[in-house]
Amino acid sequence: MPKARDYIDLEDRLGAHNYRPLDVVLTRGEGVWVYDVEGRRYLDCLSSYSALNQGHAHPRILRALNDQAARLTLTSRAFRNDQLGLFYQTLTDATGYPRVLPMNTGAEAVETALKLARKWAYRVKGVPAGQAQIITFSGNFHGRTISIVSFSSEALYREDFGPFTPGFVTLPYGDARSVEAAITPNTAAILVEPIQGEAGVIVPPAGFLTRLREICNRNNVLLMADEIQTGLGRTGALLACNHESVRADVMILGKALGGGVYPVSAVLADEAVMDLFRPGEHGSTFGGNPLAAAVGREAVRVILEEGLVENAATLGEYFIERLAEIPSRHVREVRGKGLLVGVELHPQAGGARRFCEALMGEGVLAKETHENVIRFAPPLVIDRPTVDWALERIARVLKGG
Ligand code: IF1
Repeated sequence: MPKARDYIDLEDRLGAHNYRPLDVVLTRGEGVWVYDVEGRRYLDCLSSYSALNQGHAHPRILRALNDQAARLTLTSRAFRNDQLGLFYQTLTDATGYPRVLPMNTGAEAVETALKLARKWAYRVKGVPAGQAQIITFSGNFHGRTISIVSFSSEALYREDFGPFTPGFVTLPYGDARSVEAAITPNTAAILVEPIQGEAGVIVPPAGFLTRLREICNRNNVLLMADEIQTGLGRTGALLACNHESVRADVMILGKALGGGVYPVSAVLADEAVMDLFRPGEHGSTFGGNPLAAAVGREAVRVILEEGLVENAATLGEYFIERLAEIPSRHVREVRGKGLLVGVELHPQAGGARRFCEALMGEGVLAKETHENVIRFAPPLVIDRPTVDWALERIARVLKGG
C-alpha cells in the first residue's frame, strides 16, 4: 500500500508546481472531517476555500449527484434539459434575483459579469464603444484568467502574464471617497468582494457597501458583488451584501454552489441587465448542464433547509470571540464575519505557514494566506463541540512556537 510520501513524490514528479500544499495526503472526507492515507483525522478548516460550506460528502448532495449522473449528465445548451429550469427557480427564489446565467468556475462567472457590464455600458449607458471602465480594488482576488489578473494588485498573480486587458481602475479597498473621485462618464461598473478572502480576510469599514451602492445609484453605474467565497452562508448571511441590506445589480456565485462535489457558478441579475445577452453571444460547454443543475439546486436547498446560514452566524461569532481571547504574543488581530475568519500574526512570528504546519500536527487543517494570515473557514455544518475542539488545539499552537 503506497505511503503518503509515495503519493507526494508522484505528484511532485509529474505535476506542475503551481501550488505549495501542506504535505498531508487526504483520501476521504465526511462532514467537517477529512482523513489521510495513514488513517489520521483532521478538521477541515479551509473547506476548499469555501467550496464545502455543506461539508464533505453531504448525503443529500451525493444523492442528487449520483441519481442525476445515472440519468443524464450533459446535453450542452444546444438542447434543453429537465434540471436547468428547476435550478434557476431555486436560485431565484433564494436570492431574489430574477435572472440566472450558469457557468462552471468562479473565474468564468466573473468574466461573464465583466462582459455583461461592458455590454450594458455600450448598449444602455451610452459609453462610447471600447471605452468602458470597471472599478476594482487593491487586494482583490477574482480568479486567474488573463483579464482578471490584469487588475490584480498581486505581482505573484500577474508577473510574466502580460500584455494585460485594459479598462480597469484599481482603488484602495474600503475607500469609498476614492471611488467617488474616480467615477467618469465611462464608468460601467464597480466589482467588489464584500470581504476580501485571499487578501487576508479583509473586512471593509462598516457602510462601505452602502456607500458604493449610493455612488452607483447617483452615477448610473452597476454594482457587481463577487460572492464566490463570501456567499451562500459563509459570513452568517445568505449573501454577505445582506449584512448591509445592499442589493448588487450583478451577483456572482460559485464554490459552494457546487455542494463540494462539482464546479457550479452563476451570475444573477435583473432582466434589464441579463437580457442584454442574445443567443450565441456567450456560453460554455458545461455551463448549465443537468448534473450541475441538479447538484446546484440541492446545494442551495441544503444551505437553506439545514440552517447553515444561522449556524455560521452563531458559531462564527463564538469562534471569533474565543480566538480573540487566546493570549498569544504572535497574534496581531483576529477578524472576519461568520465562519470566514482570519488570524493575522505579527511579522516577528515567522510567517503563518509554520503555524499551519503545527496546526496540521494537532489535526487542524488551515491555510496561510499571504505571509502572515491564517485563514479559518470550516464547513458551515460544524457544531459547537467541534469548534471547542478546534479552539483548544489552535490555542495550543498560538501560545507556543
Ligand atoms: C486558487 C485564492 C481564495 C475567489 C473569489 C473568484 C474566484 C475565487 C472571491 C475564482 C477563487 C480560490 C482559487 C484558488 C484558491 C482560492 C482563493 F487564494 F486563490 F484567492 F479562496 F481566496 N472570486 N478562489 O475566492 O473562482 O475560478 O477558482 O472557481 O486559484 O488557488 P475559481
